[in-house]
Amino acid sequence: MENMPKAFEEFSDARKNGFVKVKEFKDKGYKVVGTFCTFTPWELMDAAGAIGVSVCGVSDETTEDAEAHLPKNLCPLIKSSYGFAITNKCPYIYFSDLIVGETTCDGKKKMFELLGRIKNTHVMQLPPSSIGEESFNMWKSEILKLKERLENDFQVEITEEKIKESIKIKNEERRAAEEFYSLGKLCPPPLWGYDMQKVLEGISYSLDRKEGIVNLKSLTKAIRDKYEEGNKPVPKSAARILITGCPSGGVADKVVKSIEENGGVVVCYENCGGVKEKMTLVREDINPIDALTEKYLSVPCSVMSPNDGRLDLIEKLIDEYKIDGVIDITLQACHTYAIETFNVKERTNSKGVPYLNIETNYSPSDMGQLKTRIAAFIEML
Ligand code: BJ8
Repeated sequence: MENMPKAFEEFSDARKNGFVKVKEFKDKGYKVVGTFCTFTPWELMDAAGAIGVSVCGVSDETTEDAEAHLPKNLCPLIKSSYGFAITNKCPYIYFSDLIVGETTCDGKKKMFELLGRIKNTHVMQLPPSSIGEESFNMWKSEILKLKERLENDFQVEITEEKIKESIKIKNEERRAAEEFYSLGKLCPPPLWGYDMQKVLEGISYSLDRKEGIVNLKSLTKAIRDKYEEGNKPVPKSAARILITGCPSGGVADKVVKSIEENGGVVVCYENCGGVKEKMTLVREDINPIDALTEKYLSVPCSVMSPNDGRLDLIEKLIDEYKIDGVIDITLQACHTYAIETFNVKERTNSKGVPYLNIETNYSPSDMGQLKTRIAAFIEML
């Protein structure tokens, strides 16, 4: 972080700074929509003139509160976000006029039933497979239902033109994000993976999307310029790691820091928050509702069956980022990602690349054990 350009702070502090900004938007009369997942079609919220925000769910601060209603043996991400909601500790949920959730995994969809008792919640029914006409039609009708809900709740009309415009801007944001995370392809990379994650996280908290795109582009340029001037913070010898699996925001301090303090560097995040969503643009040459349906149905998440897209993506990223080792993060009690570890290990090893699975939660109790396992894995690379 010491060697990062000044603009870095804007992104690394974006979540915190967003607390104030979201209130300012509320005071100006904007509607706020809280989201949980990569399947949410953000373009619709943009087209409704609302501010989309990702709700808090990356610390164990509210886990105990959540466990008053939810089972202990549940994914930490679900407990954390629910805990932040019931304690009103997440300003993004607090200021949300509507929460949008999806029936992704069992834990999340049942949690949304409870959340619906305290917040205005809209749940999109996600088909269990991304393949076939039935799945497409089902997801399209859910996208149309969300559009209707936003129009009714916020008393606005979401025209085709507005959706097309939002698609364009969101695609531009994805392109800018790709330019940024592709910096990880450089050998050695011009930044640490911990810092990269902070910026990637910060993108969804840049509440003014157009301004966020400009800032992100200039940050990428500044990092590249410094690198070309000889500023190389990461040693050439660092083992290049690809992170895959569950969202890693809540375990970055445990996992990513351990990797980078033990001779490795995270050069790519395949998971949500990283490449998974951003790599596929929304088509601009077809009906915008069809384009959104196609795009969001193609997110290669483990809740989909089958989910071969994730394996193909990992294989591609291993080549593009010259990966030395893959670390697959499974959050405790996440069955879909846990079961996929078998296929991911098999595919990774078939490329001659070592694989490590880590099962963890948000508590610091396994920190020592994780460090030892990660250090041993990196030493072997
Ligand atoms: S698109 S990865 S954000 S569902 S909550 S499935 S970790 S048990 S977060 Fe996810 Fe959307 Fe997929 Fe991405 Fe497992 Fe926990 Fe469920 Fe989770």
